Parts: sequence; structure tokens; C-alpha cells
Amino acid sequence: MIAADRIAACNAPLADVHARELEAALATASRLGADPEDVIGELARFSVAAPSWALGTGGTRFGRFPAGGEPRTLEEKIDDVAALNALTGANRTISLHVPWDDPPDADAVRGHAADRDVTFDAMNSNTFQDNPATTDGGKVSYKFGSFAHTDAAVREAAVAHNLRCIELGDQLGSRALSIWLGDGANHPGQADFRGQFERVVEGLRRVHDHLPDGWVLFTEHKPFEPAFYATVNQDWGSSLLLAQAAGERARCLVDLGHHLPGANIEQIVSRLAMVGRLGGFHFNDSKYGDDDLTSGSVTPYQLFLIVCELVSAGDGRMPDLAYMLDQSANVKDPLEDLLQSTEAIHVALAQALLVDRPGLAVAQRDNDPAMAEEVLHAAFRSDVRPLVAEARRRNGAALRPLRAFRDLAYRRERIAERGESAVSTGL
Ligand code: PSV
Ligand code: MN
Repeated sequence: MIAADRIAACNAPLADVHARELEAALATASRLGADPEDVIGELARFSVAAPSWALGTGGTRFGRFPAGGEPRTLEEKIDDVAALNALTGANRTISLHVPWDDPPDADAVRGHAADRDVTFDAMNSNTFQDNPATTDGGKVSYKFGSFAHTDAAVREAAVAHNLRCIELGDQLGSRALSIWLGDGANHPGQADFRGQFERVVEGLRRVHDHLPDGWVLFTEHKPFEPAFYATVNQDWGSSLLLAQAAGERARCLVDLGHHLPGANIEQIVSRLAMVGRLGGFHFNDSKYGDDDLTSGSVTPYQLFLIVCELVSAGDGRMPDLAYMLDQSANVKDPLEDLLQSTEAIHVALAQALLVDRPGLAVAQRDNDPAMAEEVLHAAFRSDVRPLVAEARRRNGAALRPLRAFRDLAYRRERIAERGESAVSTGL
């Protein structure tokens, strides 16, 4: 863990500059009609889960270049999240992916996390890869799908794996299960669209009916990959149909990389929130498809507009959804990627909180698109970073997380401890 006094030592030389910059940002917030204390309070309240599989370097089928010092165990992944949270104050939970994470002693892992003030966010099941832990000891294969498979034995194994994820999550204190399926078809004619969909509904219903009290289930859509011709849960419409059919406690999860080019994601967010079926969020950014790039790195205005819809759905606050970073750092240090993403979401949130919502409503009522846009730009183009830094400072975190991460030589220390060639589990 990164101790509080080490963070304070990083912050000390920045205090004067921060105070000056904060004063200007507070004045801007007030001028735009926001209560700066409310904004800082909401920023300090926000937290986004770190996925256990993004603490190591990602790769493509063309190669993988490990960062060095990657976490070798689930406990070390939790240690990295604790370090991340010490720097940002906004990553208080970890999201596990089973069986990439499959702790033999859940109580011990829960204790390890509790000692570091980390708790468990949504569990993620994996029926898109074959693993003896999920395929009834290797008796079945997910090559041709899991919930949608034509063979009842495969469907049975997929349901059993999801129930196991719930059981493990319950022991860890999680309250949600995210289901993303690779099921679909790679070739025209390969599968019956309707039959596949109906079988997925049946599987989801069974899992839904086993949810313990207080649990929710998320359906996550994605247009393509690994199924390149047709995916069963390919868009938000299918996702909503699946969630509605699965049961009362099923919600849709929006992953920002899972939309065809040009999709209006902010409008999708609004629609799902409107019908009370928006439940989870995976942040990342992309240029072409499911690129899993640093959040806010390519389309920051889109991220701002999406967060505006979230804040609107939450009546001026971030609604209580399961927020997670779902990224793959192929050439950056994975922790630096998560630090930058958390900051980008925080910045988008601060900007969204500065939007003059009554002013926007007037412009909309008066059919004044130029003024409506002016209202959005006034917030989007203001420098809110000092407000975000102040929220971090109040949470005991770093004024400048990336700089502190480097000054504290976190990666160098981990390489010395875990080795240059330690490789984390994940994709
Ligand atoms: C699929 O692309 C996805 O977005 C799902 O959330 C998976 O669980 C995750 O990425 C990891 O592969
Ligand atoms: Mn995702």
C-alpha cells in the first residue's frame, strides 16, 4: 500500500499552486451557477471499480509486452487497486473475472481486501473461453457458444459457472453479476437467430432466479468479436429485451466500446435510464471498435455528453450504478492507464456538474440550439482539474496522481518485489 504520509509528501510542494488554481476554478463554477462545494462533494463521492484483469498488460493476437512487476496473485491485484485508490481516492472497489480469478479461500481474500479498504464490485463470468473450471472439467466446450449452445449439457455448464460466480461473489461481499457472452455466429446460416436468443433468455432466467437478496444481474451487449457475423446480444435493444425477459432484477450494462461507429451512446444511456434498466457501465475509449483505450483519450466530448446524461438520470448526481473501467493497456503501464482514465471520468463528471441545467432546459424549450450548445460548451471548455484535484485531496489522495505514482517509484518497487517477467492473468 502507499501510506498516507508518502502521498502527503508528494502533495506538499504542490500546495501553493493548487490553492491558486483552485481559487480560479471555484470562481468559474460559481459564475456558471453551480455550488462549488456540492461539485467537490459529488466528485469526492464518486468511485469507479478497477477490473482485476486490467492490472496487467493487455495484448493482441499479435503480441504482448509485459510491463514488469505485474500482480501474480489475486492478493497482489488487490494491493495494486489499493495503491491506485491511494493515489486517486476514486477506485475503492475491484471487479473480478472468474476463473481468471478463482480464489480457493474467499474469506481470506475478503480479509486481505478489507485490510486495504478495498471491496468487491460486480463479478464477471467467463463462458467465452474453455477452462476446466467452467466446462464441467473439460467435458464440454464453448467453441459454439454457451447459453445459446444447441447442446443442453453445454448450457447447463454455463449456468452452473454463473451460479458459482454468484456464490463466490456473495462470500466476497459483491452484489452484482455481469454477463457478457461471446455467443453468436461467424458465418451466415451457421445459427438460428431466434433459437439462439430464446436459449439465452432461458439461461439468464435461471441465473436471475438464483440471485440472492440484494443482488442484480447485468446483460452486457457488444456488436461483434468473437462472433464476427452475428452476436446474440449485439446491441442495446437486444440487451434490453434480454434484461426484461430475465426478470425484475436484470439491468443493462453499457460498455462504451461496444457500439457500432456513429452510435449515439448518450441517447442510449438516456433511453435505458428512462425505462429503469440501466445498471452498469464500462468505461474506455476507442477510435475504431472495441479498442479498450484510456477513457476520454480519443472522444472526451462524447464522454462529457454521456456523463451529462448520467447526471441528468441521477437528478444532478451520478446515479447509483456499477461503474467500472474496462480497458486494456498494451503499451502504457497498466496502472498509469487506470490513473489517467479515472482522472478523465472525474473531469467529465466535474464538467457535467457545471452544466447550467435550468439554462439548458430554457434553450430546449425555446428551440434555441445555438444557446443550448453554448451552455454545454461553457461547462466543457472550462478547466475543472483543480476541482478534481481538490476532491482527491479531501479524500487523502494525490493532487497529481501520475506524478506521485512516478515519484514514489511504485512500478520499480513492484518489479523488485515481483520480478521483471511476472505476468498477470487475464485476456
Ligand atoms: C468484452 O469485450 C468485455 O467488455 C466484457 O466486459 C468482458 O468481461 C471484458 O471485456 C473482458 O474481456
Ligand atoms: Mn466490458
